[in-house]
Amino acid sequence: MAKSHVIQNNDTVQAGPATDYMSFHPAPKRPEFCPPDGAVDAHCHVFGPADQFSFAPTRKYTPVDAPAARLFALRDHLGFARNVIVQATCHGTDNAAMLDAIARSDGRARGVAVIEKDTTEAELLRLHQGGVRGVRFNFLKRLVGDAPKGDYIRIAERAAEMGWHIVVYFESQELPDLASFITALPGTIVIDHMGRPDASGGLQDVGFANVRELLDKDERFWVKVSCPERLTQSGPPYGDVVPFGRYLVEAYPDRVLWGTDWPHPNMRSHMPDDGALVDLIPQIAPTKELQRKLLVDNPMRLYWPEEVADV
Ligand code: 0GY
Repeated sequence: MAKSHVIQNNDTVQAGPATDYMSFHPAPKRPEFCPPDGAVDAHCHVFGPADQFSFAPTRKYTPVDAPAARLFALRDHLGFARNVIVQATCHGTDNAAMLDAIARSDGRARGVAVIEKDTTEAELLRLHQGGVRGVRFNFLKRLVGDAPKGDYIRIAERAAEMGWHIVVYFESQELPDLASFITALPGTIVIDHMGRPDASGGLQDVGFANVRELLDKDERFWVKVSCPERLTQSGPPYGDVVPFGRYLVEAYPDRVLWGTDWPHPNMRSHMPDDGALVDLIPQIAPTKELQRKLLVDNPMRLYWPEEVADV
């Protein structure tokens, strides 16, 4: 087994990326699929640059720099118009790199922050003015250790006061233990990366059934049909994961989002070609209408509601 570059709890975090840390694809293909006008990459990150935006002392990994300029160049190359930048654990609760990227985006980026339970009112307002529209709760032990659930309840109340939604990242096998906690959270709740089902089980996977049950029972739940590269057992071109995305897009067309997950932190098996990820979209959203909902209407409703015309 390859040596993990992810620092385990209680270990000393390394200063720079581990020698086996995989950087993003240096030259993604230009996709054959042409996204609709106004398409939004609703899950991506910026990292550093470390000499301007230091990584959190509590981080479990140290990524390669992935600055805003690279993200926006990728956006244009892939034929997208906007980004939603999600705060990743390596920057902890210091949202500065994300806010700086949004400020450089000419209004074409919004953000999902990670905050403390006692973040001040003034700071919440500053985040909102800086483009933040959601907070993220991460339940992956390899990324955060034990999730501070008591803090999350307080943070959720504060997010609700701001009119923000909550993004939750968990692995589907954890869902039975988490379901009552996350269903009690207020407002809209977006599930990252399809709730990370076990793709080897196919659509009958019990974890995927649990995710679907949440979506069926409670219309406040949305889901990102992202990260085939993390879920695949068969590798590129991710034919084993496509049916999961397609199922979700067809069953919940008004509550799905899509994102590249660039720069793909912590990938170990391989680094995806972002252009090839875009080329999967017509397989998971086979009609123009589903593509428009997935890439434009849904993310615009969540992140740029003021630009969605009343009809
Ligand atoms: C992702 C996935 C990962 C990392 C993080 O916040 C993070 O550090 O979310 C992962 O390692 O699975 O969404 O970028």
